[in-house]
Amino acid sequence: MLSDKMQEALNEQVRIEAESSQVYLAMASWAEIQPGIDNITAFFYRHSDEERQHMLKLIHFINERGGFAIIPDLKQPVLTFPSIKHAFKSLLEHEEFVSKSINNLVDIALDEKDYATHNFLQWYVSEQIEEEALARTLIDKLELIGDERSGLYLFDQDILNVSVMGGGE
Ligand code: OFO
Repeated sequence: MLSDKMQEALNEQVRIEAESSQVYLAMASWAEIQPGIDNITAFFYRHSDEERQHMLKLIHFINERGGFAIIPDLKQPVLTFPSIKHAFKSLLEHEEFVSKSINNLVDIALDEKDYATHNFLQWYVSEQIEEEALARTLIDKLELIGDERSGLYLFDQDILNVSVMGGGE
């Protein structure tokens, strides 16, 4: 059984994962109307889908442990970006924010000696390490090849080679 505090904190994470999905969905929609970056666009759409899976995993966990997962109201994300590089930088910043939030959940679980939740959260801890690392790699590549037209063409090809962020479920 989850404590009220743990349940509330997990529900806040449901909101954060749902907002993450919206943030990347907005990036995908913006990328889709830029010329010639179909693979980058697909990457953002996929990433948005994965965030929804992260949210669902939390919802099931809360409900299975005797709590009630609350489906949250969501704020509108940033809709446009000055460049692809800016979009990836804000993706990294967002993931860093999510990592802090997951770490905070781990702290609460340990504090309450809630080892089942602690164990459940380890999947998210690993996921955040992977997502941050991948975002940094992509930004490094963009810094190297530039985000002018020819650089973007190469980056759009290259992003096909990176594993889908986090690998989902
Ligand atoms: Fe849910 O992993 Fe990114 O935010």
